[in-house]
Amino acid sequence: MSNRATGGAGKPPLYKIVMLGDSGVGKTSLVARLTNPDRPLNHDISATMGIEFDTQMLDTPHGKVKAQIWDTAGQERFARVLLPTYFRKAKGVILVYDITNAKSFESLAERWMAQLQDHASTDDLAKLLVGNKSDLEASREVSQEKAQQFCQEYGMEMLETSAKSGENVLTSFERLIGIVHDRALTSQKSRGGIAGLGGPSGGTSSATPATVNLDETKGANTDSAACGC
Ligand SMILES: Nc1nc2c(ncn2[C@@H]2O[C@H](COP(=O)(O)OP(=O)(O)O)[C@@H](O)[C@H]2O)c(=O)[nH]1
Ligand SMILES: [Mg+2]
Repeated sequence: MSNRATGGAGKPPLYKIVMLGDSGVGKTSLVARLTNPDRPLNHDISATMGIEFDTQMLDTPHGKVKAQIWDTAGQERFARVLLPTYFRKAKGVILVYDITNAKSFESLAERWMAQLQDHASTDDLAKLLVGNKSDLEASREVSQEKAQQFCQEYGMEMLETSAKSGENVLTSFERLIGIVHDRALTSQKSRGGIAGLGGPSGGTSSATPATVNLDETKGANTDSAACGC
């Protein structure tokens, strides 16, 4: 498609997306697989407290965009006090469960969707359901049918991924960011095409992990996390 809808010579728009789901489902591994595709799965990812984000360029049908991917670093129970910061200006969310862990799937409806509704302007937020650990088919506890039902209920798409093999990892992030970008372009058009999407982005085009610690979250999002959206 020749439509360069991102606005010619300008920098690609930056969109914040957040990872959500129980501890252990593979959120950090999925982000690591996306940003460092050649590195083998790290079975001992050190858990710092707080929030981390990585930035990654991604392709969409309407040009390149930069995704700023936020992930809870460490135990998800700490995320509760950080939720407002976590969701602030987010345009998309990846809801992750582990296909070998029924409890992690139930948590989506019982916990994570409720938190989304409490803390995020949900009209604005594109959602994607991801069932991770598809390489562990023999231990599957959550059927695809069950996950599809959930998707229909909440009006979102789903994919099964493996952070271990890499299956569908890039596709998942591209799918979500594609929806986010489409929505932004649509609202840009309806406002006369002058919306300041993205703007100058923080970080570099390579993956630059950054950590926001508990103490720093009051001012988070103001410097390197400049979303401008
Ligand atoms: N077999 C398999 N293991 C995975 C996969 N994704 C993550 N893991 C493992 O699951 C554990 C938790 O992963 P982690 O990314 O820390 O989960 P998080 O707490 O949601 O960030 C780690 O031991 C990972 O190596 C996957 O797709 N397949
Ligand atoms: Mg993690």
